[in-house]
Amino acid sequence: MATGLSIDGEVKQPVHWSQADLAAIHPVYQIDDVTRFNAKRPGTAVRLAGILAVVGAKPTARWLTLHSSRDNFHASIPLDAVRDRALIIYELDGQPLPVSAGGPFRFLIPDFAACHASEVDECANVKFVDRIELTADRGFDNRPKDDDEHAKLHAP
Ligand SMILES: Nc1nc2c(c(=O)[nH]1)N[C@H]1C(S)=C(S)[C@@H](COP(=O)(O)O)O[C@H]1N2
Ligand SMILES: [Mo]
Repeated sequence: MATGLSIDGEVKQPVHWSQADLAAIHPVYQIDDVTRFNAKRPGTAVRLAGILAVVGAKPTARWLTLHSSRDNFHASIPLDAVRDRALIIYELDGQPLPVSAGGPFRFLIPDFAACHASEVDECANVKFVDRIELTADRGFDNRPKDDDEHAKLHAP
């Protein structure tokens, strides 16, 4: 299985990054302890803005699509709604974020809406993200659309 995090699409410099590459992004974008945003999400994160500062979002980039090939889960959200607040959690206690916590890379919108209440909802907090794609138009999205689909997804 591919490891690492790819960022591609409408960016000037597509990349494929490891945990160490995220840790090397400028300290101003680093969040040492994500519990200050969400008590249930311990770990270290980097702001999406820090990633975009390196890869350079093109002006044509309007949508951000989060892909998890591990479990085929995908969410596409308007870039402007999250560019200044979303985080990518990549580390816990100095180790890669475990799969049990949605690692090695987990997207987190600190103040998300309730599931399927808006585009920027809890369901968009994609676990096991391995690709972040920027596009001009809305990308692939298979988040649950209603309570029924949601219950099926969360069924053991
Ligand atoms: N890869 C992946 N990410 C995912 C999901 C999923 O099924 N697969 N479920 C989403 C939904 S519907 C919700 S509400 C939250 C739940 O997060 P939790 O499992 O940490 O409570 O994760 C989101 N991220
Ligand atoms: Mo959800």
